[in-house]
Amino acid sequence: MTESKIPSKENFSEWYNELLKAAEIVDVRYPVKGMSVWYPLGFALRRNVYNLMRELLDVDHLETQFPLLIPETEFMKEAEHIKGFEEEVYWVTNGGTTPLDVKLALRPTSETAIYPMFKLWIRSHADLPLKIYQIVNTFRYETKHTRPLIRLREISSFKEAHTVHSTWDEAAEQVETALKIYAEFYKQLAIPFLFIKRPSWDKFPGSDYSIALDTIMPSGRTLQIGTAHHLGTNFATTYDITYENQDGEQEYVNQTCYGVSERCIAALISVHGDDNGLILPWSVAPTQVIIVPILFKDKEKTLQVCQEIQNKLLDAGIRVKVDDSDERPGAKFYKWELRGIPLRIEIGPRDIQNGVAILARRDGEKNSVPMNELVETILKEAEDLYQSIYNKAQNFMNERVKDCYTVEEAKKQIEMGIARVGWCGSEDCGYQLEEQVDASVLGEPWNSKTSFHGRCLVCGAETENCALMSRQY
Ligand code: 5CA
Ligand code: ZN
Repeated sequence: MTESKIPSKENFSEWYNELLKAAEIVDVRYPVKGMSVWYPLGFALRRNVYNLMRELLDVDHLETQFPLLIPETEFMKEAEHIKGFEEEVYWVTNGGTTPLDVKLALRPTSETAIYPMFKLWIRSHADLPLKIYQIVNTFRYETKHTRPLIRLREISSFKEAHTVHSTWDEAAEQVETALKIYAEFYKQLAIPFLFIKRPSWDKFPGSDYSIALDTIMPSGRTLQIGTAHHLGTNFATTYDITYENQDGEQEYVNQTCYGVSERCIAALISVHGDDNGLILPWSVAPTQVIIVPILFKDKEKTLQVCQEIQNKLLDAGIRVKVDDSDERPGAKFYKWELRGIPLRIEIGPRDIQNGVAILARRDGEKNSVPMNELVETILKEAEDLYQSIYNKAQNFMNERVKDCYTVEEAKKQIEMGIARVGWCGSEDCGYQLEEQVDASVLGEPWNSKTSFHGRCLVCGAETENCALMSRQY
């Protein structure tokens, strides 16, 4: 075997880092901390995942692109926003050896680049709603421990959408629409998550409120894999973005923004992968089917049949490759399992004689399938595989969210996942909770049907409110 085995997933951190390298997702050896290189294979996966996102957004958003650099004069306008980001901004101070008159910020996100232009673009109610998005790199000088795809200093795949509306309620509705879009996106990736309303002290700087999507990683820590923010008129007043309403009066616009980064790929890898490597959902796998010829006699004939099968699958719109390299079949199986290819076809001279192919699913099942039923069987197995990894992920998540009635219980639970505890909702009790449990208050469940009756873990007040708590990446 040419490649050594990756560590067991039980040692999640090691498993994750080794897998990113072995499966050629990203190369972290780039000599700037928090910035890594997409291998071509990783980039192919990224492209498929982001095409899914584009498909969902393109229904009623327009894709656009704004500059990377933001003049200090614009960046410094929104007080709360600056406070949130000022320790994280990289600055361009020179053009060659000449100091710049106005320093330029590398966007940590693009409100302050986009909104001065919105002021120019928006005149009347006829221009609203306005919904745009861009997929770009952003830069944040993160001081917490950086991790590939999870906490980056160059977020290379930052999808940010920005919308403008006439009323606060309409913007609130757009937040719900954004959450629906993200729910559909993560459903297609078979990744379960919870909608959680961030507490006041952890909302997006400059927003009225923030709703996050959190998933639970194999280590029991949570990962925020997307956020939608209601910006109210906060930025509109700062950047003077107004529109003329039906009665001819000028009014401030209401805005939202929502973002997803390559954390979606970190989650995809971490939630589904196993001790043998990646397990990619059919919809985004760069190669969906790998054909491995078993070559010991009749090589020509076997390869020819593999070619014919490949063509048949290509005609059916399936992304398929034949591995006709000189490696032994066992080494090929290992290699393509590591890379998470959903289905493998094995073809040898005996199978050809019998008119069958061996179909192996990435999660273990292996069957012999008549050649003339291959395409339909593949499509059915692809669907079954998707359902099976989705169920598995959902069960994992369900098992790892628990109600806790004491600080001790909560402390124990956050080693596993999310603790749901009584919280009266006051900021003071919230801070106390974080200190006593030694974990983050992610916030209150949003759009959740499960109700809560209990007492605030800190002040003992009877309450219908609860906090979800965890250790976060
Ligand atoms: N302007 C808003 C909406 S686009 C914004 O910047 N929101 S954010 O700060 O919450 O970022 C959006 C998403 O990017 C987060 O939910 C998180 O999933 C991801 N993200 C944030 N920081 C990083 C980072 N350092 N590395 C990777 N992903 C990150
Ligand atoms: Zn309380």
